[in-house]
Amino acid sequence: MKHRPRRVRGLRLKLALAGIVAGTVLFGSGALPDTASTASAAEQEYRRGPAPTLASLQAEKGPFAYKTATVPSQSGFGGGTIYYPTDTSQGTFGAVAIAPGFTESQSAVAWFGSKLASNGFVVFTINVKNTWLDQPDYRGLQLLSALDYLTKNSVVRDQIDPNRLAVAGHSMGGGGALSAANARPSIQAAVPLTPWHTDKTWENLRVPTLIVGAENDGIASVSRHAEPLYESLTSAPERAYLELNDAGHMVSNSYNTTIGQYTLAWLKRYVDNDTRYEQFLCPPPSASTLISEYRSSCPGS
Ligand code: 9J6
Ligand code: ZN
Repeated sequence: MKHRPRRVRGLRLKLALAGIVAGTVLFGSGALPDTASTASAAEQEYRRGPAPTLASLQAEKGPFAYKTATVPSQSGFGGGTIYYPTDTSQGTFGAVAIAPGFTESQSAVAWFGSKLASNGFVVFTINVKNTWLDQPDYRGLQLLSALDYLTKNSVVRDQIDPNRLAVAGHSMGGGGALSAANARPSIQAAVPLTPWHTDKTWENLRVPTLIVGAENDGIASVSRHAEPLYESLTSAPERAYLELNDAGHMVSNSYNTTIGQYTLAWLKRYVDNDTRYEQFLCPPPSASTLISEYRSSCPGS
């Protein structure tokens, strides 16, 4: 696919700066409404839930009660399941759409629904239109369509902050998450899980991205997929590569403590801007019996 050329981003930046200057002239520097400044919006924290501990990050479920809603197949994606916190007392939640891989249904990513919704995110695990035929870029388009459905049409649309959205996916769905984040830079975080994509040129992707690789992946080998995909993310404001020791391609298809821990920390840190989670990402972990390799944009890395 064609990736966004760098000069378009330059123009966007210039327009954004012009907007901030115009806002300052119109409202005065002390009286900017917070919607007028993307800079201040980016720094606002949306803390949902108690202060995290390593144990809370690794627990299968968090403190929020949640419900599910079934969505039938739509024109833009194959339907899915929304997992949403029932607490309406804390304002809106961030949301994440998650796509499965080749031949898979949403069941391949179902555990993220309970893990993340119980920690204060609206989660949409989706089916794709055709589990066999849909290539990664089309899975990415379907993730974007699912996010639009969530914020505009879903039963929980009023409980979601449309400015705090994320994408994830397994394998070809992980390639789709890269494609979606590349096409829509307003997305706040991406988490491709043992991603598979033929395109290894994501130099213009501007979304904080955590790539999960599996050391012994025989379907999307880390040397041909996860690692070059990670290395191409040279414009991502933050990035990390978590490689699971001795793991295979399907490692993310059922509950995995390490994947759950880092995915939750990444979404909390970049979708909610919740700096309480920074300590679980930086400094980066050392190699261990669980983690064969970790690369990141952490300071000093
Ligand atoms: O190597 C291929 O052409 C198929 C790669 C499939 C990657 C994927 O999505 O696997 C999910 C089980
Ligand atoms: Zn490696």
